Parts: sequence; C-alpha cells; structure tokens
Amino acid sequence: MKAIITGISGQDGYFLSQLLLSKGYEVHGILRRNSSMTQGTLDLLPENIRKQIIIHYGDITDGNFLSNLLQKEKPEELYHLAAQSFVGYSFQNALSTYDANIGGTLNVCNAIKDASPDTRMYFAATSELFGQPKETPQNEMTPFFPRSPYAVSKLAGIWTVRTYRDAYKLYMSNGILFNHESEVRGPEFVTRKISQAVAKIANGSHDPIVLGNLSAVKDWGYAKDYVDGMWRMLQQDYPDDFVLGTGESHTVREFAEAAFRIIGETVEWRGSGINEVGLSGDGKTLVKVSKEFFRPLESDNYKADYSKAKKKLRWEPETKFKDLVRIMVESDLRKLK
Ligand code: F7E
Repeated sequence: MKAIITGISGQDGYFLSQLLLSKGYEVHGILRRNSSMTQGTLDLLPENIRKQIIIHYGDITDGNFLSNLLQKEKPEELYHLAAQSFVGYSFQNALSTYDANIGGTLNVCNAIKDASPDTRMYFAATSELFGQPKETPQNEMTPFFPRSPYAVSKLAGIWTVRTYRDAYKLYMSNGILFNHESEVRGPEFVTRKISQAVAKIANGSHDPIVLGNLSAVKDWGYAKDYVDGMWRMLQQDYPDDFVLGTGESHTVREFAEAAFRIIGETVEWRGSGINEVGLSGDGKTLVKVSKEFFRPLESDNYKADYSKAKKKLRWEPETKFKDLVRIMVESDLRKLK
C-alpha cells in the first residue's frame, strides 16, 4: 500500500506517518522548501523512521505539481492534512489562509479526479466548523456556523470534498476532528504554550504564562489516537464524514490547573476577566491574562458526540484528558534536562 501525506511536517503527520509505516505502507510526504531547510516534526522522528519516508518538495497551492505527483505515484490513499491551521493567525491573514486551505484542497481534489481517481482521500475538517455550537454535544448532523477565516476556509474545503465525492464518485472522507494535541504540538497552540511554560517554571523560571480567554471550553484529545481514526475512515466500504473527539469538555483554565498539578503546584484563581491571575500556594503569579491573546470572535463550548465513529469505525479515544496533560508536561520537562 502506498500513501501520500500532505502536511507531513505537522503534528498529525508525525503520528500518521509512524502509524502507516508500522502497517507496512510506503509513505510519501509533501514538504514545502524553506530557506532554513527545517522540516517541522520530521526532524523529531527517529532517524530510522525518517529515512523510510519519501519526501517530495512542493506546495499544495501548485496544482500542476500535485497532478504530476499523483499521475506518477497513484497512491492507494492520500491524507490531506496540510493547512494554515492556526485560528488566531487566520484573523490577521485571511487571504493566505484561504489560498492554502481552499485553493490547496481544490488542487488536491482536482489532482485525484484527473490523475488518480482510485486514490482514497482523507480531508482534515475540524470542529471549528460548528463555531459557537447550537447544540451539545456536536455530531455529524450539527449545523455548521463558522466564526473565523480558518473555519470559513474549512467550510469551503469540506463542501468541495463532498461535491467532488458526489459528482465524480470518488472515495473522499471528511474527518471532523475536535482539538487534538500532543508533545509535538506547535508552541502557538494553547496546550503546548502551557506545557512548555509549566516545564520552564518547574526549572526555576519566574515568568508567568500569559494567556487569553481562560474560559474557552474545548474537547481535547491525544493526536496519536486520532490518526488511527483517520486511517479507519479510509478502510470502509464507502466514503463518509465522521466526528472524532473525546466527549469531555474542559476550559483553558482547567488545562492550566492540570498542567501545574503535574509539577506539584495548585493554582488559586483571583480576580476576573482581563484582571484574573493564577497564583501558587506561596503567592507567586503563575498565570496572567492579556488582551493580546483574545480573538475577535471565540468559538468554543465544544463537546464531541463521536458515536458514529465508535459504531462504524470501532474507534474510541484511548487517552484521557489528565493523561494527555501529563504526556505533554513530562515531555517538555525531559527536554529541559
Ligand atoms: O486555542 C484559547 C483560544 O489555538 C484553543 C487547531 O488545531 O483546534 C485548534 O484550534 C483555545 C481557544 O486551538 C490562548 O481562544 C486562550 O479558544 O490552541 P488553540 P484552536 O483555536 O481551538 C481546532 C480543532 C483546529 O481545527 C485548529 O486547526 O484556547 N486561548 N489563551 C488561547 N489560544 C492560544 N493559541 N494562545 C493563548 O494564549
């Protein structure tokens, strides 16, 4: 079996490439060349794994590149993970988010249609499509109501995939994934920002973590569990759309509390809104709030109903919230040793 992963240098590419290699796949990845030649999470893979991955340098915004690649490789599976995936940044640069996330997805769909119609495609959709959801928990039938340029781009993406699936009878499945995190998560996302800062504080730093909306409610799972769900989506008789999540909700405040608990600190919250602070038992400021990290619109109150995936894919998340936080903080503590 051969699979191509777009976005292989991101968090999910890190776990998915290892999963597919362990199943005996030939794994190909698309990587954008950059001047510093950094390779994202590929650099974090053990050498013996990394050298098994066949890299193609190119960009998903280049339709010809994708068509030529699919014409040549004709993979059984393609996992389209590449995206501008940081919601906060999408407010500052909507156009580049649309170019990568809408244009890129359209290019992948066209390349499959024209050059390799037997390729099964997974598209990384997102719980952000629900915006500020009208019902709890959210499942595949919950109405979409995007509240960021990122979510708007993914709305176009999911509907492009659905349209190509129906119009050209292609095997294309959408994964509506809730937040999934890990020890290789980018530091701009709140969970890794917290785990890195907590590890630094444990090592003597006096810098508090400066965060935005502490009350945002998300459904956080472990990315390693979710890539298994992606793979399962492509092993079905028919393409379909699936929600993956944990069914458990937590606030950013609770994530911070759980992370500090790993290093033996209990956070006491004082004040509210922009003036809220998290203090340690001996009165040290551990957490502060700044307007800088608030978004023009928030999208939260998330809680996944993943019963369809459980029934049809036999998928369930294995890692509990507390264990996820522990994995992340302990990994960042090890990095500082
Ligand atoms: O924010 C709040 C922020 O940036 C989580 C992406 O993978 O998951 C991810 O999107 C929450 C938000 O992830 C800070 O307002 C508070 O409510 O970690 P995040 P995200 O926006 O949920 C979805 C499913 C995706 O599809 C995306 O691609 O945390 N928050 N204080 C903060 N967020 C950040 N980044 N930094 C803060 O200081």
